[in-house]
Amino acid sequence: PHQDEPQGPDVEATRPQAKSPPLYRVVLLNDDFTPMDFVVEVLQRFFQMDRNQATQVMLHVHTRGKGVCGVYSRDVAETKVSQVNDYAREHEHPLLCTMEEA
Ligand code: TYC
Repeated sequence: PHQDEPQGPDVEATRPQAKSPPLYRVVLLNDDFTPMDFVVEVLQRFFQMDRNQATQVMLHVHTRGKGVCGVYSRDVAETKVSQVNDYAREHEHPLLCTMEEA
């Protein structure tokens, strides 16, 4: 295109907003057996929380039944869910992690 050619209406500015990809909440579920310390460690290890944040989230899950660990793209959320569930199984705890569209 010629350098001095006047620009028409800006397609980027006039096109309807492109749909942003969906986000997913990664959710931790309560159970009666997984030790509280293990859940805190998982939240620190896989969700970059400090010990205080992780303890708050763990206690929320413990008292309310489930809680959000973070919100991510589909790929990242799927990876987090697998990492947590694999790690819990390696340590023979029933801890469950799932994801839901945000
Ligand atoms: N309820 C568990 C206990 O009393 C602790 C726990 C918290 C387990 C959060 C899972 O996602 C969880 N030991």
